[in-house]
Amino acid sequence: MEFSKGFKWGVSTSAYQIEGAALEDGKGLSIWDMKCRQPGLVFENQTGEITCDHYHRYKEDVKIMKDLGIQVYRMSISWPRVLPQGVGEINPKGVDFYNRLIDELLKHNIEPFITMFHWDYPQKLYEKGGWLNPDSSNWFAEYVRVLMDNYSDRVKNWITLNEPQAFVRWGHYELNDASGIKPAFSETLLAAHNVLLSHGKAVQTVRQYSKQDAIVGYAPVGDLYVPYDEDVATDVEAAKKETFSIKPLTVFNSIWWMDPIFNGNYPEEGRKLYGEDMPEYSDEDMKIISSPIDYLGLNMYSAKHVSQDKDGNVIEMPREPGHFYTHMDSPTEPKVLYWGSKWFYDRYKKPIIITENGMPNMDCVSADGCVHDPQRIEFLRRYLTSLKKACKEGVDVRGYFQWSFMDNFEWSHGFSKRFGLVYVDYTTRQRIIKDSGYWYKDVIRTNGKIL
Ligand code: GCO
Repeated sequence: MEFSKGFKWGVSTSAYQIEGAALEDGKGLSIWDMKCRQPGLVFENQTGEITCDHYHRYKEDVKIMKDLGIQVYRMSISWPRVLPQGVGEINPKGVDFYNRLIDELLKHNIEPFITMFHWDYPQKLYEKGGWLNPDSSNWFAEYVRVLMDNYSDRVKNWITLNEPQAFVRWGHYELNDASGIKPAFSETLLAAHNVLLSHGKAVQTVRQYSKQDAIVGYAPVGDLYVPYDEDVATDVEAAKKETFSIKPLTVFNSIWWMDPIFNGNYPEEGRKLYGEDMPEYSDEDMKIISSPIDYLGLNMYSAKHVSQDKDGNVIEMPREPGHFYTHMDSPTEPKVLYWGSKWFYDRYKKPIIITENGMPNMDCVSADGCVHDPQRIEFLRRYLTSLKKACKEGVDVRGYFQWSFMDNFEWSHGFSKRFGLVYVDYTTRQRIIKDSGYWYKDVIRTNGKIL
């Protein structure tokens, strides 16, 4: 069986992780530029200052995508490259870079899917309180307007935010501050609310100012659970319940970030649990947040597998010895693409796009000059087969973006983790297509028939 006609096969990246040129052509500083300057926060004090140097090598990269048959490319725009202060004055050279990149993609018949914000928050706005500032959602909307004015004539597909759970929990606060001071949980919830409001205002800005009918979505993440034994109904029930659960003192869950968007309200269970830590908000806020979007993007990598005991308690099951783990010590769990797509589709009735999925591996160049990565091929084969099962059962999955097109700066792990289908030599910046890249090319060519 093939995937549905029109299913889109893609790859993902993000600006800070691949572009480099961190201090070039008028770009403003982002919180990640600052974070990388603080000793001890990133593996071996590495930085994204040059990384893959995609800023200068984008033509070569687009050419490689073309050679691999990539149909859609999920990239992000660096907010401070376009608006160095976050708001106000526009940087024409920054705007121009994305114009050239978009044109290059279109010239090669690759459709851009643009993430508006993938963590590289403008330092100037961070100094004003960032997402805690009551104006933060208006700042974001102003930036989105600039994107619409400059790119929406050619770009149709937008993703507002990447993994708000992660940047609210780690990126924006905890890891950025060498003092190690953690914000109060009430502040985390307030930031989360402002982030959701920013998403809503972004959607409204797209609808109002896009020069063509746009397709807009969102790419959250969250803890995921799958049944230990798929044939045992109580295991399935336990995993589903946990996937839709909210735990105390953390916003790293799915539904806190999805119910408000799709149902116009925070989940009741969470409101009760968070109690006095909840921010104040209005009905008008919830209306903005729930502005209709076109699909739900899911970043899915791993999951815990759970069962249920006789009393109905959910129990996390241990992995069998020798289980297939990734280089980031997370267990591979292909079932997650099946159950995750299915459950979120059932709950929200919106088309699903897998906005991220992929594997960190220990890749190196062999004596023959090639990069052999059978583990990644096996990882992707298992995960895509599981996704295929969901599609076969009627889950409306519209596309799949592999993370990542090429090896890149993996945030606090620096360059120590390689996720790419394309290997990058960080000394020469040479690119080498890995075996998995050629394999993925065949998957795309056959629309998944070879799986
Ligand atoms: C995330 C981000 C990506 C990561 C990828 C691998 O999920 O953390 O969206 O930027 O690089 O997920 O960890």
